[in-house]
Amino acid sequence: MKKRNYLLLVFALVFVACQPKQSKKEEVKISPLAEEVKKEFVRTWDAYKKYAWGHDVLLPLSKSHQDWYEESLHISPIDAYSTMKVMGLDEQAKEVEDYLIDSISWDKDLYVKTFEVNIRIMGGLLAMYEYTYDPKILLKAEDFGKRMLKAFDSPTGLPYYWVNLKTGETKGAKINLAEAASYMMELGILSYYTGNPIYYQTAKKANMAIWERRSDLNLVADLIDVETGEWLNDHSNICAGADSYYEYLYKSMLLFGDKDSQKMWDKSIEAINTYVAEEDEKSLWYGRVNMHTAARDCIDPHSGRQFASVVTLYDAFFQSILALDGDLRRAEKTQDTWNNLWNKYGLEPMIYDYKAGEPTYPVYDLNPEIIESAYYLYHITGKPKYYDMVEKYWSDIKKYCRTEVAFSSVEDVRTMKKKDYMPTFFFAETFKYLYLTFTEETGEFNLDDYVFNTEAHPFAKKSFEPEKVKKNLGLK
Ligand code: DMJ
Repeated sequence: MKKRNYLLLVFALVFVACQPKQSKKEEVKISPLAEEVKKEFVRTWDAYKKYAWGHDVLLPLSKSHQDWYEESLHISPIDAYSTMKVMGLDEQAKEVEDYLIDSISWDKDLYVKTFEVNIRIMGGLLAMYEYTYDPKILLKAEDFGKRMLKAFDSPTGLPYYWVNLKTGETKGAKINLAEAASYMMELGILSYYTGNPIYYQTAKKANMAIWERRSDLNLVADLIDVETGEWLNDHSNICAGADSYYEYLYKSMLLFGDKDSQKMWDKSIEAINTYVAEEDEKSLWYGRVNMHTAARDCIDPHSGRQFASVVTLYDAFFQSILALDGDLRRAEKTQDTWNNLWNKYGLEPMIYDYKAGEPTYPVYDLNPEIIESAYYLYHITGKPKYYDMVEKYWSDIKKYCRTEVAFSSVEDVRTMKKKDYMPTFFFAETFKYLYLTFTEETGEFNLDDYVFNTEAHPFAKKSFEPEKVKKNLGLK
């Protein structure tokens, strides 16, 4: 080698060796679509900070804010936190942690919705604890959990619809199935981290109270009185108002290995696929049937009309669970069915009658479910069609819901008229599932390693040691 070439080589080696080492996160290239979703998340978060800081919800058209109750519970930041962590937005996440620790107290004389605060606040706080292991955050979660437990003080063990965070008083004895029994995941995780089985046992008691009231077909209805334990209708379905009951049977079995959950799930899914599913060559819908006879004769109490073929866009979560459970045939067909509905309008209507082929309630609230299921199917099957679906959903959301400062719901998917509201789950769920689909190839986040609560707060399976689960949750 000539002397000049040799010197050049030495110089190049020294130059390379002197470059600062990139962190692992920086080495992973994320796709332009993922970059765009992240940028839009930051833009929306900045709008929340500018126009709604300290409040539950950003109103994206009037650029103002709204609280769910007389006082704020800070639901948007708590819901947004785990998406920030997934996106690597550590600075924003730290700001939420500090705000929670320094400025949020649960000692409020407010009646709150037991179900909604469980999935958003309890789920959000527990995810924050798993990311930080900061004992101050666990104390906040435990304090919230103690206040929530008062809701379950009913003759059946099923929770009241409302609980007062300060006084523990309750009201609202008529609740739907999801509100009755979607607590095993969050309260199980709280038991695990506090070492106190009371939380999980209370949640499980509510589930058992539902299961004891199943019909001979192993179906349950979707409305119950928590004081008498009587069903208030006999409609069996997996739609809004029932959805997360089924989701949590499956996911608490996955996370905690509870054999009772497994039994309830196995029998329920068999009954649902036998009686509730309505399939033809092209589509697979999960409609509504009578829990005792399986007849498709469900009368809407408000209109007095048949609504056995009325579904809600929330139902599109179901194929994610079918896919996790290994039933890819049904999962893929159901996703195709919902995808056709999305493409019929460009967004989905909240409520839709698949026999009439018409929306019953045409609002789209920036909901995540169809995106969530496409993400699961992309991860599990690797088929590019699911990535393409999510790309289309994102493109339509940008087209119809993007506003000057953030994103908004749509009043009617037929006219695309915007509505001055941005639900907190847009931060928690919709943004997260979009981002995870577009970063799937990087391998940074592996769905196999996590279980999401119904509000998309992720929990790492490896955090839950089986022996400690048994002991802390009081499992036999
Ligand atoms: C979320 O708040 C939760 O996923 C809930 O279980 C039902 N769906 C909404 C968002 O659509």
